[in-house]
Amino acid sequence: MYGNLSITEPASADRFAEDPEKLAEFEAKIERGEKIEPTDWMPREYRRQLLRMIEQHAHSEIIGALPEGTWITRAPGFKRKMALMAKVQDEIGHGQLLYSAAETLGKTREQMLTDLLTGKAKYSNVFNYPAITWADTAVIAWLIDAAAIINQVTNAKGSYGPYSRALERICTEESFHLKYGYDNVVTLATGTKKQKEMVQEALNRWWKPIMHFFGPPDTVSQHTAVLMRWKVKIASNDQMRQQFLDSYVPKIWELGLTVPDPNLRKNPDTGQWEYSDPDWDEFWRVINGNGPCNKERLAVRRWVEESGAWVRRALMRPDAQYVAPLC
Ligand code: FAQ
Repeated sequence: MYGNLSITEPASADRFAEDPEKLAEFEAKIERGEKIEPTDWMPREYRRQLLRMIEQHAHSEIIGALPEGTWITRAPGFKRKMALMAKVQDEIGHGQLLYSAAETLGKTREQMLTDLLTGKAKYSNVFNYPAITWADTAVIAWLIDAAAIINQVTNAKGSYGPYSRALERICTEESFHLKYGYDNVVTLATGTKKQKEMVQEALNRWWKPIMHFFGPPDTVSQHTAVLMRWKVKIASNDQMRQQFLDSYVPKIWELGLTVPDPNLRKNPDTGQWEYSDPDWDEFWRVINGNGPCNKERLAVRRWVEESGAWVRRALMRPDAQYVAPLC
């Protein structure tokens, strides 16, 4: 059992029962800890769910490069500019890895990008908020990367081979991002009074989106049960949120920073963190296209698609091998 969810609960909906024998074989394979590969038989619902999740993850990486990307030219000092540029480049690379993993499930990259640009596909809530100051980029690189690592290290143990292998590689790079972000936060938190205020204000702005990052509470989550049953998700949304609070609240306090939630405390009897309702209405608004930066983020991606179209056309020409080296 994972919280109130059981991975062994029977397939109740008809959509899972397309071929009971194959389904039983498929589930036995997952139970034995073997990976499912693209050419293996899989239930339609497994394919649909994986594609939805990996595609959203890929979109999150390329949109996720934007809030920090706007700071490359303004990063304080050459070393920080170089480090930020490398991080942003890594995030785009993660998008590439994830689009490739998603393509193994039968959807083309072009179709995925079209769905992103038309607003049909979702991406992580957190990237619809602005990075107002340099301290915002520090908080993103430390705590959003930390949250992403908690999610991805867990899901790297998942059942779908291409996704779990992509996640392993992504996590290695993300752990460098986290160290880079932590270094920036420590510099600000131990700097001048003004710098400390700046990082505290950034943390105050990002706390709610970070709480939302792991998804809605388990009692509301629509997909967790089936995803855990097939070991695509290895932990539930609330379990990952608790793991994040366990690991990072003490580190935040250690730096002399505060968490903007007067009700945050670890209950000594249950061992669980208790916190205020992080305004789930805001979460639903943001993921459905009405956050502070949704329109701006998609406008940038549209511009990227349009202004890069000639490069893709040139590469697709039959004589592209002669054209590409000259570009
Ligand atoms: N944002 O039933 P559940 C990164 C949607 S990578 C937006 O609980 P599920 C790297 C969900 O899609 C960040 N939408 O869903 C980086 C569903 O809507 P749908 C991305 C969300 O799938 C760092 C509905 O709510 N990571 O940060 C969110 O079981 C720094 C119901 O929710 C991944 O994508 C959300 N936060 O659990 C880059 C990891 N949460 O599709 C640059 C893979 C939920 O029915 C800088 N994904 N929704 O219309 C997952 O682990 C899962 O999909 C969850 C959500 C845990 C995100």
